[in-house]
Amino acid sequence: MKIEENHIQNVNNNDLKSHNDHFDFLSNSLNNKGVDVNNIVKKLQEFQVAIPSWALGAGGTRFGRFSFYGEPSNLEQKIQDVGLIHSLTQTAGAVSLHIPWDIPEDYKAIKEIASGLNIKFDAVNSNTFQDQKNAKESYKYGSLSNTSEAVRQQAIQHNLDVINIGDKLGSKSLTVWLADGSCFPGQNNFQTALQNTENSLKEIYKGLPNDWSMLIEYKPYEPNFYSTVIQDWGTSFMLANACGDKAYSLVDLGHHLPNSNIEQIVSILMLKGKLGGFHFNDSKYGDDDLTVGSIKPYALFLIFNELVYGMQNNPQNPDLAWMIDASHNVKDPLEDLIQSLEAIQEAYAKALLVDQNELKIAQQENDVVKCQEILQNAYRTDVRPLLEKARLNAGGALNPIKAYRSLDVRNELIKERGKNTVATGL
Ligand SMILES: [Mn+2]
Repeated sequence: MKIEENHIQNVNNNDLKSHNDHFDFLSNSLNNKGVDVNNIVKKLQEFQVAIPSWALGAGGTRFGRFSFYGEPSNLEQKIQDVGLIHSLTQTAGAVSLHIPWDIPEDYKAIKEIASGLNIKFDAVNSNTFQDQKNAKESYKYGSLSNTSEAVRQQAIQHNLDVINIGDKLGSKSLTVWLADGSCFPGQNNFQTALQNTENSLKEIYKGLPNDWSMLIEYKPYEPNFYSTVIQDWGTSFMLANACGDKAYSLVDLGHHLPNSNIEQIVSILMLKGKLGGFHFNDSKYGDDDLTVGSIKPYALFLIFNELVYGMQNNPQNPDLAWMIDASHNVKDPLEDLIQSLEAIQEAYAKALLVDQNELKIAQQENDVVKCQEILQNAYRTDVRPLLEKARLNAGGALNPIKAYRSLDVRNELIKERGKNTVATGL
């Protein structure tokens, strides 16, 4: 299935007048405050987030998985699904592949499908948290940190293979997330585990093409419940520094202990030029994989405020690899991703409304009340007409969820693919 632009326009027509009214009202009031509305709309149009190849089917928990009908059963269909999301939102212009779940069989064909849908290949992700069929060594007790050199070598080689696959597609970064750690005190020697990991990462780094970056993701717990080798941003930062200039930290929203100040982490990493990637999701308790912005939208806005500040003031930091990293049980995965993209754009637009100069003055004058007012005035602005305008300019849907439902996308996919297809992934 492919959504044509005139189908979207037909759905948009019903809401065009209401959109114009809302947009005119908002842009007038923002223009009066000296905000360059067109510039914000342009920035929203440019902002693209990668969709991970494993989020297009229903996610599962360790208690079970409930299928969503019409799921993509191969990589071609997954990229087509990203294309559907992109045609409606104009925000999902990239896909992030997970190897070995999504190894292309025909590179030329895959690249053609993706470019026909305006989809780029973002970071490729290695997987050493599962044993693969016919693998010689097991990752049960760790991969890059394992006490066995043979296991470490296998894990290093897998990452090099992933780089090779990504290179053929046009990817420019490798994301490494390790499940390595221990479940019980005494199981691991912390120092040996970290040293092994550093040495292994340095071996992978040696195989990185010059124009590539390596993104090192951290997580405090799960699947190991006593210790994780790369548990926090400090450890990731330390390892990235040990590897070299092309290695960066990657922040995943769900990979923090409750109440961690993620906006501060983002800010400091950008100051040091070491924030390379960002994974979006939301959570109430842990790494819950909930829809972005569904639980803590204000926290997301505060994070974006620091990201925007960093993008404007930290030329030492590279462009970030943005990706949604969430997949769960009860929503249509495509609708879930559309909602996530909307929440991301909304937080970004609100952060762009913050008057950084005014905030700086208020901070210098220690006017705490004013600082809060500046942030919250931006946060309380309903920026959705700006998002609509950005999508409209790019040929997308005014209301992507509404368009998805009016075009009956899920039923069309079921007609094409049947009810019993299962996507590879979690
Ligand atoms: Mn992640």
